[in-house]
Amino acid sequence: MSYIKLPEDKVIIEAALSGALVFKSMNPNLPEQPDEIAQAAYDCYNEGAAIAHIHARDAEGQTTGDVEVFRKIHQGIRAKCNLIIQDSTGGGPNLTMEDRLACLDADPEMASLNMGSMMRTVGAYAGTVFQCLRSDIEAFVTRMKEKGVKPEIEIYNTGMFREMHNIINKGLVEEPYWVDLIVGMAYQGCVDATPEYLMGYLPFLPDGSLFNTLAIGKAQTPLVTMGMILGGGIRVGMEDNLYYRKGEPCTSNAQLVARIVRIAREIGKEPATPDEARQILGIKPLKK
Ligand code: KMH
Ligand code: ZN
Repeated sequence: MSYIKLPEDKVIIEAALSGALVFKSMNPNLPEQPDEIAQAAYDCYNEGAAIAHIHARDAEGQTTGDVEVFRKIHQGIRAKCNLIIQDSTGGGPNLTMEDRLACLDADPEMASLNMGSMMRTVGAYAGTVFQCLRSDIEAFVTRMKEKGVKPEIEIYNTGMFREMHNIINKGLVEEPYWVDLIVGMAYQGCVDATPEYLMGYLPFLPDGSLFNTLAIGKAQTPLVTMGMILGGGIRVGMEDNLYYRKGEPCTSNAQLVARIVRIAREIGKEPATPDEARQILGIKPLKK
């Protein structure tokens, strides 16, 4: 099996803006409310991001599946720029399966699709299950297919490629597959954030896959740099990393995007624009 490399002089950058397991109490610069998320997305766009990965929060800052909150975030981003809008169906630990699916009714261009169940190991929800049964995955991807939403396939260990083959074999997902290779997430069942684990995923990527590197915490910058050298995209942002460097909280998502763009340019790669990324990912152009 061999994956598709991004054009040598391009890299697709995704900004994961706020997540579900981090809070302003951990870093006050975390965007939580719709206007903050839209502004953070725009700031990342200005630094070179092509995709915004979105989780929604209620007025108290708790994760929500409320479609109206997702719509508000989408409208806020669209009023400012043409970023690819990707909603999370991982949602948050307080959400039901229905809550997690609800964001698809806000018509994102992409949505995350988590490829297996794991146990949470940190925070207030440690010891609870992040549920993604085969039946859930099939239900989520079927709804995405019906709505023309491109899945971002979230892989946390090589065993999850079996689930990817299942949805490919059932014709539920189309090439090119956009696969997040995740290292270091605080779930029982995810591999560690090391170069060896990242490399270890590559031989198992199904034909027709593009990949994106997602590394948690201090591994973010070195391992996404490695991923882009290997021909993959990059995910950075405060969902995965709240620090600029050891002991120094980041000031914004855009600060993390700006750093990785500097590194990309030093090795001859220009960030793909949202429209270039749509073309590479097989997402239809935005209506004018
Ligand atoms: N939290 C990340 C490791 C989702 O939102 O559905 C993966 C993620 C998945 O962002
Ligand atoms: Zn997420």
